[in-house]
Amino acid sequence: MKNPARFFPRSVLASMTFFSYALPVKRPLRHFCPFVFEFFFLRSSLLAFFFLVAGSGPAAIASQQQKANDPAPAVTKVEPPSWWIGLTPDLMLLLSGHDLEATHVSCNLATVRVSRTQSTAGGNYLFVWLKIGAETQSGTAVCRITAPKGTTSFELPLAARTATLGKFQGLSEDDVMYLIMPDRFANGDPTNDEPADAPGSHDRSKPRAYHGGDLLGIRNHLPYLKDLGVTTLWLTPIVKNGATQDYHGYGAVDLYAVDAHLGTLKDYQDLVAAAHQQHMKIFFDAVPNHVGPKHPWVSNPPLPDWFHGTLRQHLDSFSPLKGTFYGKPGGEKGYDPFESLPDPHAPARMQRNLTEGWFFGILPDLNTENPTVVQYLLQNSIWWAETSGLDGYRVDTFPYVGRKFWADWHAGLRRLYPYLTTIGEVFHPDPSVTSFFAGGVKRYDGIDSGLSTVFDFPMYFAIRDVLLRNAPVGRIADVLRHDSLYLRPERLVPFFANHDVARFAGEEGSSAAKLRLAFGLTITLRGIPEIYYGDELGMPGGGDPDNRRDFPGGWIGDSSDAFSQSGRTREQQEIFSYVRALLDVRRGHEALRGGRLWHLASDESSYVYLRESEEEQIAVAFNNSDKPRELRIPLSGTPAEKMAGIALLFGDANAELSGHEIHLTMPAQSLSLFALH
Ligand SMILES: [Ca+2]
Ligand SMILES: [Ca+2]
Repeated sequence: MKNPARFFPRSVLASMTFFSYALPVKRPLRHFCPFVFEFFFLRSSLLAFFFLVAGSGPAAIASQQQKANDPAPAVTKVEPPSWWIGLTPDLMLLLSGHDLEATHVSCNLATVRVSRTQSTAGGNYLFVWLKIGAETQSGTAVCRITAPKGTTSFELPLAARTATLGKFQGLSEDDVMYLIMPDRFANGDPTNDEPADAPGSHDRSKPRAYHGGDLLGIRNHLPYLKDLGVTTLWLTPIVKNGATQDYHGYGAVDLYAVDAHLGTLKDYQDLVAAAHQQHMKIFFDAVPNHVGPKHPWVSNPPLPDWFHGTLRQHLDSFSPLKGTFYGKPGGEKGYDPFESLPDPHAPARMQRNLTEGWFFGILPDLNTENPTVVQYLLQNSIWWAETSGLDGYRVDTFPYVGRKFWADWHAGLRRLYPYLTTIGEVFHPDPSVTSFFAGGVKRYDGIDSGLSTVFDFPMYFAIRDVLLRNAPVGRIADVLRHDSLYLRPERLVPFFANHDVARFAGEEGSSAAKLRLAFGLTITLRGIPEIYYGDELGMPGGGDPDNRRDFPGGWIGDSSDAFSQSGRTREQQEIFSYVRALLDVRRGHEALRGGRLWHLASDESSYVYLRESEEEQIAVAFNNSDKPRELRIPLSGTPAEKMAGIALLFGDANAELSGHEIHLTMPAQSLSLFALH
């Protein structure tokens, strides 16, 4: 904390020292009180200004102290806390503080011009719109605020962009994603387990308390993840949360700070850099739909319509529709009812609760129709990308945000980061619903969301129903036949588990064999597979929060260390080896990554499919039955009709190819891969 280089790249610090600044004349004591000073430390970069430029000696502090009791304007927070030159010509700052009814704001750099200001909430906020000239050099702008009760100032570090090579990479079909809840993976730094401002938050014996996992813990275990064969890490939100049970990260109170339980901004930057060094990618979990109930905005919003509604009066995010509206049986759904959103005949009344209601009735819903909110959120996403080099965004609660917002947000991001991938969470079993939100095409409302792709929730439901509840295996082909609804089905993200559903191994009907099949399907179907941390060990657990147990070996003193082979039980090693081997086969075969998928056979208990690239053809034979199965599959009229031979690549099935027919013998509950030639 004492080292400014921890918060700002050395090169930027160096460049700052070449600047001379007009020092702020009147600086209220508030700027120097320990709390605010500490706050600025955390905010990353203003520290550099104080250390290198301000030179605020004892005399200056004494003069500030004389003004201690004067009511005077003060800035306690600047969002964004820093920016880059040559990134965007316009920047909107949201200043928090008090008595900020500015009559004039100007900055000491001639090339940084204040184009507009707006003071709100009785002077508790001040919006400042800046024009950053192209000729601006890196350094810290010092901006003076003149208000009826006095003057104050704030600083905005403006850095040169660092090289973009190897950053903002986005995903391809070669990638394999791995979802981590940072609090539950590995504890790299026990000193941050219970930050000073979060007393009573850490207790490993409580499933809803913080457990101590952090960003350093993830960085320390990149070799394990690389060895497993995953290429991309999706971390649940890392921004500062406000409640003692917010270990999951979805209750933001500061969209510009890393939660202190997880480490510092420098830790995040280091993690991204270390991942890139290992040719791995990092996805950031973005939540533009809402903030946490404890966010200071909730009691004191920057604008009267900053949220949809207020704490006292707001809609809840349920669908007002009964299941029977679309002719479906009633009862438990187990998923979010989004059917009315893609429905061109649905009036606003049928949709408003979903997009403007508060999630669970408690999470304050941002007014993403307000252009000021849009700019705040876009700048926030640009800031995290630029500050870290991250490779993409997993986007939470995607359907709950109005579609015009997504179009604008994506357009703003893609102007700067054309390869960045965004993956939307659309928790629904129906591909006609999930596909509606994927971008690349204008839908009935004339809007292209811009979203790169969505998680394949319909496949998740099908895989669980088939493997755990003996649904007809044909359900898988039934999901796949809807791929024509997507512009880029090969970019879908199939999965069988995430942090919001019970562990596969903990479900009734599960077994070691079924877990292998879940991996087998997810890794060999089209798309970019996602794996939930610990499933490669067959981690047990029920629903939330039991599905978020600590990774064994992530904590000093754990009774076993599943990060190393010697620390795994025989059962853990069996499934780990299986997943690792399957990912290795996928990595070695282009057809299994980007290849086209063709149905060869599908029925109650089996599905046989072909993956075809220009170079090769691979057949995947899946038998869900608890008995061996024998199948004869004619190849005429398929891309494999000219193939003359077949060889086992993976698994235990037998296959012969003669007379343009594959003769398959599949063991019970098995998945096998064959190369055709
Ligand atoms: Ca820790
Ligand atoms: Ca919303």
